[in-house]
Amino acid sequence: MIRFASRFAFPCIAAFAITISMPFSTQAQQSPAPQYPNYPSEMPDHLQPVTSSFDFVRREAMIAMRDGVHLHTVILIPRGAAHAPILLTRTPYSADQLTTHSNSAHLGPNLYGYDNAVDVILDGGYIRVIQDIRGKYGSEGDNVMNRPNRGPQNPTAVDESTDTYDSIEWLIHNIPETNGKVGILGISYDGWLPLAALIHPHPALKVSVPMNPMVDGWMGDDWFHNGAFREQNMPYIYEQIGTRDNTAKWWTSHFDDYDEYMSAPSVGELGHRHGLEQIGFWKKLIAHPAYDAFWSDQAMDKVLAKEFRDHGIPIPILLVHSLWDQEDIYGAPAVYKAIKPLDKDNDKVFMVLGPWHHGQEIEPADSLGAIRFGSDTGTWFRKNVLAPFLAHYLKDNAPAMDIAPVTAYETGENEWQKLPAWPTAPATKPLYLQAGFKLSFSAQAAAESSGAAIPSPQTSNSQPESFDEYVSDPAKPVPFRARPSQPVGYELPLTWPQWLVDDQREASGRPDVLTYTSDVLTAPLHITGQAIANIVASTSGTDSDWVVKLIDVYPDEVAGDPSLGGYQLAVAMDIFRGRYREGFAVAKPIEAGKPLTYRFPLPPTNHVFLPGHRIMVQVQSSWFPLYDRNPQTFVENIFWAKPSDFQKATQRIYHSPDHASAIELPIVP
Ligand code: PG9
Repeated sequence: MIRFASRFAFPCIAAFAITISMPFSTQAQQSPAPQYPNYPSEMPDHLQPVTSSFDFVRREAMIAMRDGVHLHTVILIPRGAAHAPILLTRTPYSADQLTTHSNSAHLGPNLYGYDNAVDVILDGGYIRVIQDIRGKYGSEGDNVMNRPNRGPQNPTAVDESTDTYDSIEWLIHNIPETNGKVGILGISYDGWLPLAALIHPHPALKVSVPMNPMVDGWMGDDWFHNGAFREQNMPYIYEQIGTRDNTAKWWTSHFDDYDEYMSAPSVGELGHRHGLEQIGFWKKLIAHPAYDAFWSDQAMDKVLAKEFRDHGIPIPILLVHSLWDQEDIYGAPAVYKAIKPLDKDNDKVFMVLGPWHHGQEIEPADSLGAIRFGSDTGTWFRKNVLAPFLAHYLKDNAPAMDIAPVTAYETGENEWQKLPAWPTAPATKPLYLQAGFKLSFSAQAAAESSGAAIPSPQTSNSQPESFDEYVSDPAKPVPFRARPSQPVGYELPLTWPQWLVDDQREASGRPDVLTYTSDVLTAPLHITGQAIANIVASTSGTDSDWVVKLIDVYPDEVAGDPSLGGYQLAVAMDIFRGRYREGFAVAKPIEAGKPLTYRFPLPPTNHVFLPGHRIMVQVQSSWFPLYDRNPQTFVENIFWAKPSDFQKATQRIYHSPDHASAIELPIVP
């Protein structure tokens, strides 16, 4: 007989034994099967949690929207609250998960985690409401990624604006403890929703705080940057839209994400291998590789600018931006730039720019990767900006607030600044790339270094060409981080949130990365706003990507922190897909071998290059696997490029007087 070790095997053994003995005793009487008494269950039919000792009350509601769909809403009320304002977050990331970060009897530990500025919520005595958006987790209805507002991209009668309106209407009439005032806030996708709420807002909505919002997925947020596709977000699409509760998980077959994304000949093929074509948003994304109406109609900076031109800015808005936002570095400043001109009394549109990664403003934030700020910038922001801002507009008797239109952290000097405005079109000064891999503010120096005379009106244009070149090989794309490339992830040992502050020495030592460096600075150099890459380049191919990085090079030795000796800290980096040189809506082949200008803004900075530091500019033609590889031969849709399309290309970066490459820096005089 087989003896089972486990106590669960007993019935199996009994059954097995009865089976074994039957064939050998044909004459044996069939004895009645032994009867075991029912052992009374120890489990109640419905366990009722007892929470009377908790310092908060949790309620849940399925709130009916105007089309009959019900949205699951979690309501957390500090015990004893009265006339309390509501802080609302709407999310695709599970209201239950965002309100049960622990199983504590205290509200704080339940909220400590993603999307909750816990100290502000608790100290403010707010009623905390978090709601699953349509089609996700506990809510009914269909799910649409960043559901477009009603209009050309959404012919239905509902969108996130109407769902927010209907939800607020229910909340203020069904939570007796409220004072009838609602603020909406959130990070990332949950930061995009407070922007959507601004279209025909409910009158009880008094303030909106979009933090690190997704604003334009094609131009510079989560899906593309200037047309280059962020392919490491494919797993997000699969898991976020594949099922209502994110139970389907993206599989991988390589520890190193670099190998994983090299394992398929194209992004489209990789998606096919994972079954992504089952997902509507994926089909739309790969069908719209260019910046057509599908994307531009949804660009929330453009949508709100039109909305506010027609209807005015309805309520105060506090845009929160992270200067090293690894995911949505475009959004908040883009919205500020689009709507601030409509803020006639300078009392509706506020912005904060902190030295943070995506969402770090709700955490202790005294450092980011190897970079230390000397103080907890996250707590400073919540205490000195977020808390008084919310209280002023949501609390009865409106406590005073003293918040500047723009509160910006000056990295390098590591100080907060209160500014009257943010430079959306700053005056810039060109820093020229020049021969010898140098940088100079002097066109003269740049020309002399290229061995060419400064062109004067009568000089012919036949200047000797001065350029540097490298071979860009799509079979060996430049890693965007030191390998093994980690996947996108937020729990250690994954360090995805830090990648924008990785030491760029990994790249500067590569033959397929051009690196230009200034002399050692003898005085501080302060830049505020967006630097503009103005690169004159040619390629032997017919398509190409250009990655430009503006870097602060630390002194060779840093006494106070030796590990920072020679550190190459990027203060602004971005990629530009060359096929869109003449316009984002239509991809065009690049004329091989012809020096052409590629001009595009880098993400916002507010940085001081300190004396003893140097300025560095790096140029390369791939940034993998965060961005998909450019085949470097023109094809209609890169998502379906064939293996034979991927060709090496010789890239030239020019620095002669009539082909002067430069980074235009927004220098504070
Ligand atoms: N910005 C985050 C994200 C969106 C889409 C893809 C990947 C990341 C976020 O909403 O959390």
